Amino acid sequence: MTDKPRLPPGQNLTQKFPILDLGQQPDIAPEDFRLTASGLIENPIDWGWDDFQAQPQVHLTTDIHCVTTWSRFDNDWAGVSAKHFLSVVRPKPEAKFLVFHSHDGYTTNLPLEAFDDDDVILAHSWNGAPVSREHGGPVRPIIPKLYLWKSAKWVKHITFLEKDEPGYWEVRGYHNNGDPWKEERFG
Ligand SMILES: Nc1nc2c(c(=O)[nH]1)N[C@H]1C(S)=C(S)[C@@H](COP(=O)(O)O)O[C@H]1N2
Ligand SMILES: [Mo]
Repeated sequence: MTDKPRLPPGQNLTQKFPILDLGQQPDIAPEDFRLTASGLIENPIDWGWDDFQAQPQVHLTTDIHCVTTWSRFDNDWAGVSAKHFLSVVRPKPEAKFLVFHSHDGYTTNLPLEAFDDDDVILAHSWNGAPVSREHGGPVRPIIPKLYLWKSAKWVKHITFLEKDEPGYWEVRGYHNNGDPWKEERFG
C-alpha cells in the first residue's frame, strides 16, 4: 500500500482562495452570531459569540480541496476543535450523522465519524484574520478530508441524526460522501 498523495487525483494547486456559494453572502455581525446544536445529543447548546470564544481555542494547518478541481495547501485556521465541541454536546450512541445548517439556507451532511477527528475545526480565523464574510465568517466548520462543499459557510445550526439526511448539493447530484482521494465528486 502506498500513502495517499498530498494532492488528490484530478486536483490542481492554487495560491488563490476562490469563492463559491449559492450567491447570497449573509452578513452576520459577531454580536448577532448564534450557534445551536440539537438532535441526538445530551447537551443541546445555544452559543453566542462570547460563549464560542470562551471555549478552548486551537490552531490547525490544513489543505482544502474543492470539487471544482482546485486545492490550496497550508491554510491556518483558528477556532474550536470538533473534538472539544463534541465533548460539550455529547452525542448519544444512536447519533451517526450530522447536518450543518447555514444562514443562506445551505445544508450539508456527513457521518459523525468524519467530524469526530483531530483535523476538524469550527473556524473563526483563516491565516491570522477573521474568516471573511465571503468565505463564511463568523464561523465555518472545516473538514479537510472531504471536498470543501462539506465545509458549510455561515454555519448557524448543527443537528445530530440517526439516519443520514443528504444536504443541498448531495440531493443535486454531488456524491453523498465526498472523499477527494476516491474522487467521490458526483452521484
Ligand atoms: N453556507 C454555504 N456554505 C457553502 C456553500 C454555500 O453555497 N453556502 N458552498 C459550498 C461549496 S460548493 C464550496 S466549493 C465551498 C466554497 O468555499 P469558499 O467560497 O470559501 O471557497 O463552500 C461550501 N460551503
Ligand atoms: Mo463547490
